[in-house]
Amino acid sequence: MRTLIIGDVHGCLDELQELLARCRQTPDDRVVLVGDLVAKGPDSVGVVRWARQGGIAAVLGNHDAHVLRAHHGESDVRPRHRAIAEALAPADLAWLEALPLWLRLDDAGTETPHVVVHGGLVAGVALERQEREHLLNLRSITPDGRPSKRLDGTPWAALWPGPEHVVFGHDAVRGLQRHPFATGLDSGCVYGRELTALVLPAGELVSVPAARAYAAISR
Ligand SMILES: [Mn+2]
Repeated sequence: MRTLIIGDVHGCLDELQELLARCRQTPDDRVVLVGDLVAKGPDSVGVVRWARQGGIAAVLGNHDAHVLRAHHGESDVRPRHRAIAEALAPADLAWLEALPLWLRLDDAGTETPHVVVHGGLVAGVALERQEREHLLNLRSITPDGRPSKRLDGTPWAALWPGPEHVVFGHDAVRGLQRHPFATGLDSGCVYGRELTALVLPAGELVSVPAARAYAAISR
């Protein structure tokens, strides 16, 4: 069995299907999404429906979490997240709501176990005790050692000591990251760059180009 871990899709359903074709997906393959299935791109609803109907595994991303907050009537939500919450079917919302913040893959055929998370992990903190804020939004460790969601310091993944190999998304500005114990898969598809899969147990990266830029990247 192969495991295909796929970077931030952001509604790019066509590119997602192209990527799976390029990976020569078979029914035996397990597909895992690193979160941010929705927002910014052309077909957020289609991606969630596809994932639910296909029995796809995924972790929650910060944009997915914003959609759920909109669904629950919270007021400080952007119109684009509210619109997605209103467009999703009840079954899709329930599926999104049930997504975990991280997934541990002990059966991917690799020597080291793999963990999938959208944002990141803080070294020295057990997986079960990581803060939701970091799991969804972490990007950096600042020079004075603070976890940060901005690009101010070292990518957290460069400092992650293992032993688990962490596969994550959420950092399209830095793009693909390959560290000894972490792989960053957000290659910026929705910004007109690429959608990328990590194929296990081989450890190979497979990418397809975006059909176009659907959103402008903000630094
Ligand atoms: Mn994100």
